[in-house]
Order: sequence, then structure tokens, then C-alpha cells
Amino acid sequence: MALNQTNPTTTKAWKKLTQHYLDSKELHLKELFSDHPKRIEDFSFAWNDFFFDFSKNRITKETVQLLLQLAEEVRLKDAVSKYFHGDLINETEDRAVLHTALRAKKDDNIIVDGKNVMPEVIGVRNHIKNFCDAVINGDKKGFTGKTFTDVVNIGIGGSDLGPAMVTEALKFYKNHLKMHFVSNVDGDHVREILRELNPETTLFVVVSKTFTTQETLSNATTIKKWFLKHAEQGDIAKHFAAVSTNTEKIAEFGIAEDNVFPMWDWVGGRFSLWSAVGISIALAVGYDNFQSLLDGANEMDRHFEESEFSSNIPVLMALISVWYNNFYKAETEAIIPYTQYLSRFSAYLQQGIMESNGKSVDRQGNPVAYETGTIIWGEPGTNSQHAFFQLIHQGTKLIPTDFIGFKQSLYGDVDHHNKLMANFFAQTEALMNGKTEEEVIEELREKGIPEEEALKLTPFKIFHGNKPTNTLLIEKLTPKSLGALIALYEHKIFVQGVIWNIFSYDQWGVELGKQLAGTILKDIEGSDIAIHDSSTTTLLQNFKN
Ligand code: G6Q
Repeated sequence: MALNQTNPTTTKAWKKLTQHYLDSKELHLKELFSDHPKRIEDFSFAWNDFFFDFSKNRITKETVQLLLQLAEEVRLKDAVSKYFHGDLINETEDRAVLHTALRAKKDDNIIVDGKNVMPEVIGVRNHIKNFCDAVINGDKKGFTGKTFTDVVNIGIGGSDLGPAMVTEALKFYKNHLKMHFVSNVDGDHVREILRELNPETTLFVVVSKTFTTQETLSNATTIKKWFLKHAEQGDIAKHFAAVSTNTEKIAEFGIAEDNVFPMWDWVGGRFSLWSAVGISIALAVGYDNFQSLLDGANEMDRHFEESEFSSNIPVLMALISVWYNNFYKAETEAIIPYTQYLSRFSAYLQQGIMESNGKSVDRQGNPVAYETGTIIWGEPGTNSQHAFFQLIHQGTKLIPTDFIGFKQSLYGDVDHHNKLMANFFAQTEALMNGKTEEEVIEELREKGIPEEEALKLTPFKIFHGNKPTNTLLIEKLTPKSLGALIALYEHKIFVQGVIWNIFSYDQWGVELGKQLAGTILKDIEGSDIAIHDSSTTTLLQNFKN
């Protein structure tokens, strides 16, 4: 069954929210806290080893109640049920959206086209486990009988970003295998990686849902040629594995049947790290850790599907983001993890969020007259504090920011961790409170700055504060908590797509790029250049001369 098609701006809640925004937009977070010293109790809760604090947002109880009413009017509950039960909610591609099945429990029943997909999902999980165990423990060997030391993931977009982000995030849990990721069709990328490799001890995993992506096939072909300079055709079976829905194309490439890992069309590329696309993760940290990642995501799935919306982290994060995006007209959101391990997290979420909700046509096919997908960016703290935080504190734009921190560090260096977390807490407090004129003058006086000079400097040192943040304080970065954290943002994407009445699970903008490059390549490789605008023609001529 299709998703409901309500234009959110026609709901009663939207109209009330519009008025509520006008009535409440001047409220300052500082006042909200001083008026209600126990505000935290209304706007925070614990779930598993997560503590979610959304009190430092420009919201009141009425805001939350109206946003929840909006969720009800667009029939979010019904949409969630369709999402988890394999309805064809990716209508423009005529597919279900079931990345949640990939982390479901063995005995769950998830029906797609009248068939329970779980036996196949479990079959592939077992295959991944056996394969990874054998590579890690050395039972599987290269063509000269040596064990593997390096693994290269060849894929792009959804077939690269998830595995690359998680492998980096779980570096602490890693084994001896050295991981490499080749994605860009830029030949210099693949050459730089090949320089480091020994063909006798390297395993290559070609990851492509379609097995037709230009970048991945070019990189795989270049790597195969390089490998065959050192080995025989028959050795490919020992050194290459593949993940795809397109098993025919894999066979043409020459990969042994036993090294082929299927996936399904109901898994979108950007949500596929839970499938065999995540094989590099399982190779890097071992299958048990990969399973814990799936288990953590499954726990978040249960929380999202079963909790009341008023105490549901993904739902609340999505609604608060709609509040800023559509009423405050905030254009971007920052995601700042306070751990170096999550250095790729924002880049990873950029794909998930911006590819899914970067749409301007609603589910009836009409152009939308309201804002949809937010622009996502971010880098780990504290590094980002020394870079772009200036603009968040004192710029002209409102940038709602998610702060993600962990109670424990992994190596247990208390001195460093206390400093890191002092910054984490200090930033959200400062973003909220700002610094008033009086405070600035007082501070300058205390420093002994002459009165006249102090007055001149004051305007530049004032911070208006009232900058909204969410805080996620998590016990420890483990495969399980990481799985839950990623799934949280996946569900936030879903909720926002439902509210904005758009299709979150197609990506025609990405497909366009794939077509365009093919056309221009003919101009570059052929003798003639087809008719383009004068700019493109001149650039092509310049490139060819
Ligand atoms: C993800 C997108 C896109 C895709 C890549 C790679 O949702 O569709 O990023 O993952 O274009 O596609 P293949 O896996 O088919 O090579």
C-alpha cells in the first residue's frame, strides 16, 4: 500500500504552528530555562545507553504537541507500519524499503511479494561470517599460499561511504587486516592505493548493487589488469569477491560463485551497509562485531517502531528539524561528534539525508511550495571549534546542531576525555546562553581595558546565544551503539520524508550524473564534439587540445 499523500501545509497543525512560530520566535532559550528551572525533565529522556537532551531547542510543550499533531495528521503511524512491513513505499522504483530487515532477528517474518525474506537474509549473513572468518584466521589464502594482509573495497556512493565510515568509526575494534577504499574514477586514487599493495596478499571486494556503475567497473578493471600482471586468470577466484544484485554481470567479470554475495532491490544503496555491502566492516572488525552493529540498529528499529512518538528519539529529532527548516527557515544543520573515530559520520549522513530528502516534487507529482531536505555538514569536535564554530556562534544564520558525545573514551585516557567533554558541554551551554553586553563590559573591565576601548570592542564580543542544539550523550562508542546511532538518523530521514510528502528512496539526481558522463565521454574519446552550449564546447575543445 502506498503512503498517504497529505500536503503538510494544508493540515490544521501546520496553520497552528505558523501562528505559534510568530508568537514564540522571540523567546530566548536562557529565559525558557530560567522560567522553568526543571525544563530538562520535560525535554529529555534515556533510552538504552543513550541520553537524549532536546531541552536546548527553541520549543515549548506547545511546540512539541503541535508537531506531534502534525505527525498524526500526515498519518505517520501508518507510514511507519508500511515501512517496516515491506509495503512498496519506494513508489517511483516500485520497491519496498527494507534495510530494517537486514538487522531483523532470525525468527522474524518479513514478507516481500508474498515471501518471507528472512531465510535468505540469514543465509547471506552466514555466508559473510564463514568467508570473513576464513580470511581473518588465515584459512583462505592468496595464490602463492600466503594469508591476506590487505583488503580493498571497490565501490562508490552507497557502496563505499557506509563501509568506509563504519570501518573508521570502529578502528579500535580492528584486527590485523589493513583496509583500503577505492571509489573515485580518478585514476590517481586507484594508483595511489595500488602502490601500497602486494598482489599476493590482497583481497579485492567489488561492491556495486547494479554492477553497472562506471567508476566501480573502471576501478575493478584497472585493478584486475594490475593483478594479472602478477598472477594467472585462474587466481582471480582466490582474490576477488563481489557484492551485487546483478549476479550475471559478476560472472562475466570472472568472480568465483562462492565469493559472490547477493543483495536485494529492496535495499537502497545509501542504507546498504547492513547487507553484504558491509563485508569490509565484517572483515575489518570480525563478524561478531558486525553482528553487534546489526543488533544495535535493530534495537533502535524497535524503539522507533514501538515507542510513543512523544518519547521517540528519531521522531522528535525529525519534528524539531522540521520546526527549524519550515518555520525558522534554517537552511542547514550541523552534526558534530566529539570523537575522532566519527570523522566520516557527517559526510556519510550527507548522502543519506541529502540524497533522500533533496526532492522538490511531492508524492502526487506536484512541485512543493515549501522547503524540504536540509543541508547537512559537520566535522568532529574539538577540531571544528577551531574552524567553523565562529559562524554558528556569531554569524547571521541559524544552524541547529546535533552534539554527539560519549561518556567513556576507548583507551580510557581520563585527562584527555575530561578536556574533550568539557568542550562538548561548554559549547552547547555557550550557544544557548551567549554573552550579553553587560557581561562583555564586565569582562573587559576585569582585564583592565580602558573604558573607551572597552566600549568600542563590546559589540564584537557580544554573543546573542539562543542557538539550538540537541545533545546525544552515549555511554561508549561500541559496534552496538554505533548501529543504533546510524539507524536513528535513518529513521529521522524517513519521518521527514513522510511529513514533507516526498519520496525519500529514489535518487534521480544521482542517476542523471551517471547518464551525462557517458554522453560527454563519447565527445572526449571520439573525433567530433556533439552540439553543446558554447561554454561546454569550448571547455571540451580546450581539454582535447
Ligand atoms: C545510493 C545511491 C548511490 C549508489 C552509487 C553506487 O543510494 O543510489 O550512491 O549507491 O551510485 O551504485 P552501485 O552500488 O549500483 O554501484
